[in-house]
Amino acid sequence: MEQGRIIKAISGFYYVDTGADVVACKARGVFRKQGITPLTGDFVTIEEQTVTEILPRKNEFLRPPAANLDQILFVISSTEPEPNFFHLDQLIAICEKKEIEPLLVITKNDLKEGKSFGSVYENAGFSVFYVTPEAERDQAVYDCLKGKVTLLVGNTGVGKSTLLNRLFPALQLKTGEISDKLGRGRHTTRHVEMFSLPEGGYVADTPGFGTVEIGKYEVIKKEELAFCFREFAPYVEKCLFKDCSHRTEKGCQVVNAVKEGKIAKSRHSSYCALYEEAAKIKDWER
Ligand SMILES: Nc1nc2c(ncn2[C@@H]2O[C@H](COP(=O)(O)OP(=O)(O)O)[C@@H](O)[C@H]2O)c(=O)[nH]1
Ligand SMILES: [Mg+2]
Ligand SMILES: [Zn+2]
Repeated sequence: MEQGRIIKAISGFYYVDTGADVVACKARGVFRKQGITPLTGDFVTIEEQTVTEILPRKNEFLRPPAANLDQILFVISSTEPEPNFFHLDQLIAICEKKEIEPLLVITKNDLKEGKSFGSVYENAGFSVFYVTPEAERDQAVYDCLKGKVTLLVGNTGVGKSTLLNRLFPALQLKTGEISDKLGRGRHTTRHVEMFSLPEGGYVADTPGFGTVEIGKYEVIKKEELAFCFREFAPYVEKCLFKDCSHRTEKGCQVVNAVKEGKIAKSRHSSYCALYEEAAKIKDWER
């Protein structure tokens, strides 16, 4: 009997890093009957090349399938493709709910400066890194990955693999893959693989998992939502209205903070849109 961590799951095989070795395992038959799927990132017990036990998870994602994350590095290109702030804010909120630290890397600053929207996130209290094809700005990103388990999330073409290759040249990931529509299945393997880092920790790429798809599988209740926007916290606390939705109520402290420019309009719009979506789901369930 040994313990280890699943670093790759593909075609019914789980690759378990035991520290000494990486062992290809099957899962116990009973997991399937119980509806349990081992995930990349899981701490497991293995016996004779079989995963026999999954240790409790601190958090999990079913799409992309990954568990026990410390942080998600959102990779956003300043252009080509254009950023979508609604989807980004939705995924950041999901991270906050799961207690996973969101970090932002903005790529393609050589084509278009990403500082104007990056500063919205800096002001909200997130770490934001700005990179170009030259490696000179990469050290700060490298440092924040050390010793942590980090999942990279971002749409096809934003530069996830390019960034990982610059940081860890040994990986030699393929870049410039054809977009989903043309290439899915044939050119893109949709799986999550964790790479162990030279100074401890793991980093995982998520090829083929777009931000829209990830958002679809996670629901935040409307009552929880304001707590998933970290820069709202001081104003939510001060808001005196019971059951305030913090959207348009006159005298709401959050609404006032938006008016005074202390909370970015774009962040608040994302909040309102998510709130309305969440409210709909509840009606439908009733
Ligand atoms: N100009 C510029 N191009 C970049 C940058 N980062 C990535 N690219 C290009 O964008 C394309 C997609 O990159 P890739 O790493 O495959 O994106 P992924 O789908 O997120 O893994 C490739 O042609 C890269 O060379 C950047 O910072 N600046
Ligand atoms: Mg890639
Ligand atoms: Zn309010």
